[in-house]
Amino acid sequence: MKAIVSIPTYNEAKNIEALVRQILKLPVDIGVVVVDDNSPDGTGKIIDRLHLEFPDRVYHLHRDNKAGFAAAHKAGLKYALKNTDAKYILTMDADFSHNPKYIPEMLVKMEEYDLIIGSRYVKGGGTKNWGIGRNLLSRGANMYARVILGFCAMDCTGGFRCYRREVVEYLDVEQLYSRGYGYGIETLFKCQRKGYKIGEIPIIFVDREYGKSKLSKAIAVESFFLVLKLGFRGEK
Ligand SMILES: Nc1nc2c(ncn2[C@@H]2O[C@H](COP(=O)(O)OP(=O)(O)OP(=O)(O)O)[C@@H](O)[C@H]2O)c(=O)[nH]1
Ligand SMILES: [Mg+2]
Repeated sequence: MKAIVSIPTYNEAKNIEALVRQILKLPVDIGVVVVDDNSPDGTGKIIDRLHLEFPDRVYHLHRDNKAGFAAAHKAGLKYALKNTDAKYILTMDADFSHNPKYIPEMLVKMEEYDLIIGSRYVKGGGTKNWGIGRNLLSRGANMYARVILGFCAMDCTGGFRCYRREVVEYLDVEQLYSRGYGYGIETLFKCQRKGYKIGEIPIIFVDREYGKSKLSKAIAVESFFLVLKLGFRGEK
């Protein structure tokens, strides 16, 4: 398998099947690992059914309790390393904010880069259906992280990414501090420090249509302090 996508889900029954089918239809050798935290809406059952239909391309990593977005991604990345030989490992959300149509372009770019970010903040990228508050929060968080940590990438919080396998091995996800959305910042920080080649392609990020957002104030606050911690401590 050339590429595998790690997708965390919590109550994504209305999105996950259509998303997985769209990914599998792409003209690339690609599979998915869906990390579900025992969603009460039955998302896990849908993934089980998809696994039966595509046993070599859809994996279900079932976890008993809701443990957060970052923990789910960490588990998905570890699973991808252990159980597949994929050269490229992607991460994306289940709610169609990240459109799978961008994946082939990301994979082409991977011939030149170690990490490609689907970016809202490069020319041609953007957000759709976001209110002013959400836009300001995201742009502010990005600017803040870029100034304090010296990121070159324009979208350092975005979770639509494609990593070269070796980069995920290097990240050693068990060793990361963050549990919430700071996870995207922390992984990028580690990659930039190591000197990995990081590129961006423009994406239009579309706000979710179905299901509920899990972004909370606690997560925003955690990310704020994480940036300071990374900035002051430097490398672990
Ligand atoms: N396994 C697992 N997945 C989660 C958890 N929390 C969120 N997710 C998934 O992580 C992805 C991102 O979460 P969202 O709720 O979309 O967060 P967001 O994109 O910041 O918020 P919106 O823009 O409002 O959608 C989605 O695919 C969620 O289903 C969790 O605790 N466990
Ligand atoms: Mg979302």
